[in-house]
Amino acid sequence: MIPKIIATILLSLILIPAAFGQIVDTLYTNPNMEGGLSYYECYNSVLYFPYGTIKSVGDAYNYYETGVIFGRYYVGFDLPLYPDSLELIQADLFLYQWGCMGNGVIGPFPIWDVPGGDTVFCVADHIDIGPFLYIDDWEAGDPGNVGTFQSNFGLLSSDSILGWKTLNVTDQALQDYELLREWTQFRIRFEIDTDWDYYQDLLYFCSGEHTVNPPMLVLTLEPKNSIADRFGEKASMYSEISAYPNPFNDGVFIELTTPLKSAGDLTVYSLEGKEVFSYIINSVNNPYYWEGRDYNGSLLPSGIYFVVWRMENSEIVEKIVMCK
Ligand SMILES: [Ca+2]
Ligand SMILES: [Ca+2]
Repeated sequence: MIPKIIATILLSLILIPAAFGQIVDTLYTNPNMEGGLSYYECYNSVLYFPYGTIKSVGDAYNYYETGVIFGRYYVGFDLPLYPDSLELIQADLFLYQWGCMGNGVIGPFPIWDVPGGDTVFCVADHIDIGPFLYIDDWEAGDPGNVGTFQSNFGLLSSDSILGWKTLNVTDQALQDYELLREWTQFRIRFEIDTDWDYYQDLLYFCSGEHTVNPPMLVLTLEPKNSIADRFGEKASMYSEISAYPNPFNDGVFIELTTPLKSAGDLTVYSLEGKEVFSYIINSVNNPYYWEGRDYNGSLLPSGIYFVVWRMENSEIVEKIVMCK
């Protein structure tokens, strides 16, 4: 489990934009909903490969059975429930591509010999296969299939560079939450089944049985009704707040710009929405200086604060960060 934890921390640091007030949750693939399904030309049937650390997408030539095989990869994640105070703002699917083969040669991206060109990328479908993956889920993701929410909603991989491949799946996860589904599921495949040229064209992904780079779903959540949300939409187009330095240590200069005559008031709120300090402004007299203290002069804890400038018909918000 330790490598997964390390991978999570690294991802949070490197790939997810750091933002205060956001909660990042990393989910790992559910083994019941993960696996490879492959169609065998010689048997004219689909076989199921639930286990193993290698999951391939694309086509292969089976020397023993003499015929073309083509495979798809299915992955699913249990969706956790969150308190009403949080909302999902982003979901990203992470799959680690560790191998690549084009026309039977290790290294190049799959080379599909299709009419009009061979630019065929690896795509994702949003699907519903229930709590377990079965052979008859093969067509879930095809247009018209009962298990298809959305066919080909995005590119997962279009190059031979090994490493994490990511896809924004926010709309898909939101839809699953709206439908009260307990999981979110995807099919990974090429846009054509196979080019039937008897040369192997494959992408390899780490599966959930990999200890180091298993498939992940990274959810970014934010507290609902934050100060920024409550006031942001009513912001004036003509007035603005600038704060510097930001983040600040000793104190922050707050400068107001407005063509309006009435200047309103300037209030500082904590992340939780508690008023901690304010200035009454009869006429703008820049800059205002705030040392990170409340009305009693007590130093407040480091963290995120919002400066709200409330005027006659508008409110403007500036996020400031105190690092003591
Ligand atoms: Ca080929
Ligand atoms: Ca081929």
